[in-house]
Amino acid sequence: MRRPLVAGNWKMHGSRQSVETLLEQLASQDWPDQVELMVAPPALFIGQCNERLQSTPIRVAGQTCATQAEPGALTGEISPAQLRDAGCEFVLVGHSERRALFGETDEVVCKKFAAALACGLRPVLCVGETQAERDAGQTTTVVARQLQAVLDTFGVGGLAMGVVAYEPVWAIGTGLTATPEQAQEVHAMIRARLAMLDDEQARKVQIVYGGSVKADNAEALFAMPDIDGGLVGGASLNADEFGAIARAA
Ligand code: G2H
Repeated sequence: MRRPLVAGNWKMHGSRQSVETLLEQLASQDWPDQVELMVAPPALFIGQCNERLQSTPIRVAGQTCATQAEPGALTGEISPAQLRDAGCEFVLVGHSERRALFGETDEVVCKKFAAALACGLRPVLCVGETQAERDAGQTTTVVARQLQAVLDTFGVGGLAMGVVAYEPVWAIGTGLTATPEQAQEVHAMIRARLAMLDDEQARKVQIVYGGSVKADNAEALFAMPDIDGGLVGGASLNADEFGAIARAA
């Protein structure tokens, strides 16, 4: 009943030329019908991506957004309304790099989620524990806390209007991937917590896995019952590999 989503997070990679080449290669891939597809380029390339990907099923996302939809004196920020106006359908919020390097708290992430929803974007709420937190047995506590602010405000129905991305920090860009069983354990825990609040809506929430997803591990991850696709970083910069990951979903 849940459609899988395979999303590419290009992070701070690319130039006009390299993005042009990647877009040409993406446009010539064979995309599966049953999978939702999205890429999140650096903001400068959103227009270029939307133009080039129009003829494909791939939608475009922002990698982050401001905490407010209204225009304002916020030098350097991009509002979710501007992302929507530029043709985006999704926006990532609370990616671990934003939390760790740019000081985004759960409260800030919740505001971004709210602003994105208000603009008609689907926010992809990223959650996940660090290695130290996992070693201390705090995975459930950390992930539950990261979800809570959004649940307090919007409930499970609001969360279901977006997407949850479970991205264990220790698996991001490290080449270390959670095993399908490790990832499924956390995805199932998330869904069980949501189900305690609203069983019907909990079944609808797309929960994707992120952290060193590649063509050779995607199929096993996506075969897990509560893993509804992936948020792919490094491997999404290669069109053939991203295509293979999408076809594994
Ligand atoms: C996690 C992921 C994409 P990577 O950050 O969001 O990146 O696949 O390179 O680990």
